[in-house]
Amino acid sequence: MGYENLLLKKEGNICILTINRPKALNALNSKVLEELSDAVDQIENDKDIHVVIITGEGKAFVAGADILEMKDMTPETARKFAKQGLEVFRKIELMEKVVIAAVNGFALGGGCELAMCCDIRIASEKAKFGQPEVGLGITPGFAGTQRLSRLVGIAKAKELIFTGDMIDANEAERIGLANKVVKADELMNTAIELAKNIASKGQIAVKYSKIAINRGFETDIETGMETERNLFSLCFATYDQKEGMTAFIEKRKPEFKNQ
Ligand code: CO8
Repeated sequence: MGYENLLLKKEGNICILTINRPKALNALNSKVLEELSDAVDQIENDKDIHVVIITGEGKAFVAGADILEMKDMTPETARKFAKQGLEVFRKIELMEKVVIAAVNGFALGGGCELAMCCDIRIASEKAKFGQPEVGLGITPGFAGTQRLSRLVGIAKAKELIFTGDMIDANEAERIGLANKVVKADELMNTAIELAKNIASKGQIAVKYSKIAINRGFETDIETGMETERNLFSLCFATYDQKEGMTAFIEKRKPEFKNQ
């Protein structure tokens, strides 16, 4: 399917998904969210893709949900729109592939929320993060109140959400919102190198690790440890476990088949 607002590019086992609506700083309207949902399904079903990079075209990653579309919403239509965004972002968070956000510029409101549902955030030194919704008279609506406090702690999340202030990439890294800050012209290469590194490992093990971390983060430690134990033991039913350990003993690089 061709998209109006997205670009999809495959490079080996990596897929780069670019939000491509630069005239509106890649603001998320319902059409962009619909396309994003479709693209995520397509990527999830493509066995050749191991790692996804999400980025934005132009000077923004995503400058939020589309304010023009939201302006005249009623509580009912706002609820529907919020559901659409929440569902797409949750789908990204639960993808069985690693998702890296390459944050090239403004990641505000829904843009910060999109970055937060990715597994890892690499920020350009030009990136700016924030949840400016209270300045528009609304709360965050695509789970910013939930994911930001889980990522950076409740106190910092409250400060950022209550003030609506933007922070730069270095501050985002300092508080744990960005994993790493790089020069603008090194952003995509850094993200691609990271993606290649992850894509070169046993993908079942990477997938199980993601599930264990995500489930463990949303439950108590006993349940989390049980999840890890189950997935850890399942690894021993895979070709990759035999290959990974045999290769170590034979002092050679493993050749994973992801099975
Ligand atoms: N929605 C729609 N259009 C936008 C948005 C947006 N979020 N952001 C920027 N644009 C448009 C501008 O209107 C402008 O269009 P035009 O050229 O036609 O006037 C174009 O993009 C370029 O923007 P600027 O001229 O403003 O560019 P600047 O470099 O001067 O400023 C900023 C960049 C600081 C990023 C500025 O554009 C800005 O403040 N944007 C809005 C940021 C914001 O408030 N985001 C949060 C939106 S609310 C949200 O995301 C809630 C998510 C959950 C919703 C759930 C709903 C139910």
